[in-house]
Amino acid sequence: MSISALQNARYTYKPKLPDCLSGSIEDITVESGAPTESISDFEQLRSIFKTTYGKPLITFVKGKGSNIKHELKVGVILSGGQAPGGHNVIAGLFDGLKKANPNSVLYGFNGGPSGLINNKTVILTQEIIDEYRNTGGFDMIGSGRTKIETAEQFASSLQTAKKLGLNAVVIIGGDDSNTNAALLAEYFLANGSTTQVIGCPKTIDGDLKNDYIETSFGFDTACKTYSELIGNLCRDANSSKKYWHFIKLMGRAASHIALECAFQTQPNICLISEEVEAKRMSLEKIVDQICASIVKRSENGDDFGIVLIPEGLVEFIPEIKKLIDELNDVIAEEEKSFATITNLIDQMYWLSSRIPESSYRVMQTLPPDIAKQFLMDRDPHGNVQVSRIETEKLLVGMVEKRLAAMKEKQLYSGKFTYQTHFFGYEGRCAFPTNFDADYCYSLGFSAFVLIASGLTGYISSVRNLIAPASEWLAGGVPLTMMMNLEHRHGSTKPVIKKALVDLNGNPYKTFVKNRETWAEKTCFLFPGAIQYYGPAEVCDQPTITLKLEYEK
Ligand code: FBP
Repeated sequence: MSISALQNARYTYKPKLPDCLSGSIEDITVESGAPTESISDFEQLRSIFKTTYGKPLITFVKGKGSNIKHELKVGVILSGGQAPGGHNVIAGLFDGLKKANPNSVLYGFNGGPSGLINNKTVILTQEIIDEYRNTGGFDMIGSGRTKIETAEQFASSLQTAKKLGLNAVVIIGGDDSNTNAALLAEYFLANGSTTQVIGCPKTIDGDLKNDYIETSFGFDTACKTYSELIGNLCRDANSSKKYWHFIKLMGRAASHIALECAFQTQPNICLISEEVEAKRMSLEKIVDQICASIVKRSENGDDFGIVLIPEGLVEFIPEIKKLIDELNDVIAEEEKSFATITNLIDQMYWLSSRIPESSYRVMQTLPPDIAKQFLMDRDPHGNVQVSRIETEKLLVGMVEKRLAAMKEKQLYSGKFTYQTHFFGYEGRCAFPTNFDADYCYSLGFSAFVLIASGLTGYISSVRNLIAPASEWLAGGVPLTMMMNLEHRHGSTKPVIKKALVDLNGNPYKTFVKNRETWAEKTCFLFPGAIQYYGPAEVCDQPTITLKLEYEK
């Protein structure tokens, strides 16, 4: 197979490990803290996770005394959307296993969690691993969004673990997949199985984070990929001075990606869904905000600009959030009946007797193409697929109408010409940045140490990420510590709490300090392409979000 020069070069890149994990295997010592509690709903969660609730935090330190050299059989799953660095998590896990005991075996489950349910595996050899080191994508074993939820699926997963004689399963996924990991860990133990379950924090969305998980992997690379493209559009807009670019950015719920890209490129507008929700901003109010910038810039002679729109925005606009929640519930309750209707007129008729009138009216105000997108299939976790809702087109249409009305009243005399874009899939399989390559490899290696130490129901954790990699801290966080109960799609469930943009946090506050200037002036930054080779200040920097969150 022919490969690109960069891929060839990246094969030889040696990911950096924190000091506590490098050196001899015998030197890694495992320290446990005090018992932990969930975020809330303590009693209910304690009764759901009878055997795995409340375990201590785990930290790895350099020392002597651990015996983690036994022969192990481990299975690994890539779950959910692709995120740059997934292959390196597997490489770190593989290298840890083999370094401790060359007879250990790593199975890859093909196609995500369904590979565990249906026992579809491949034995990962040195040759396979070497072919994927430091590359993007999840194609080594593939991914999937199957949720392990029925009694049969749990039983089949246990069956597979028994058949393969697995000591552990590692689930590399986002909040939903790690919730699944917690449930599986509990199920295995409760059913007398010794197979351990360990999670790893993956998602470009950056919303799987807390005090012990500073960021999910893939966020760094995805944001830098989108920022390169946005920066290029900024420069194009500033050169031709004729287009407003409306850019939707991935991130199913949280606006972390949009916010990071705003720091990297300084656009005229960046909408933050969490703020929209907190201020209960309607669609009309959002259009007001965008038009204010367009009018002001036009008065300055600048009929061009950049608007960043987080993918999940629609779910945070109060009237639309209510509508989506109601749609999710009725579609989940009467899935089969709804699936038989395909055209919008019949779907609207079906809905008319099932959702409240106020929401039905909101649905009627949406352009037909967008209304149809609200009714598309949910993902296996019951979420509306916001990546398929063209929010950028919805907004641009409303802005155009508003500006035309303002022109009639002589409140605006500029020229509004626009382009719409959606950057999402472009960033999910990029070659991981040096940061993601190192972070992922460390997460995988740390998962190995958790397994070799006999732990279950933990997520691999690597912290202190704004410091050089050698100073990173590694260990494990009990999955139940990150959980609470939430109402999701018609029932109350234990879930890992999603980390949305914190409106009291330093990143958001820094953005607010700057945004008025950006809205009026042209302050664009052009970050350029990700650099893999060269000085550390160009190649090894973490995201601006991480620095703003952790720099003292
Ligand atoms: P994960 O939460 O599984 O990491 O996926 C994130 C994401 O990239 C979202 O940003 C996006 O909305 C969604 O996946 C798209 O999913 P799909 O790949 O199924 O179209």
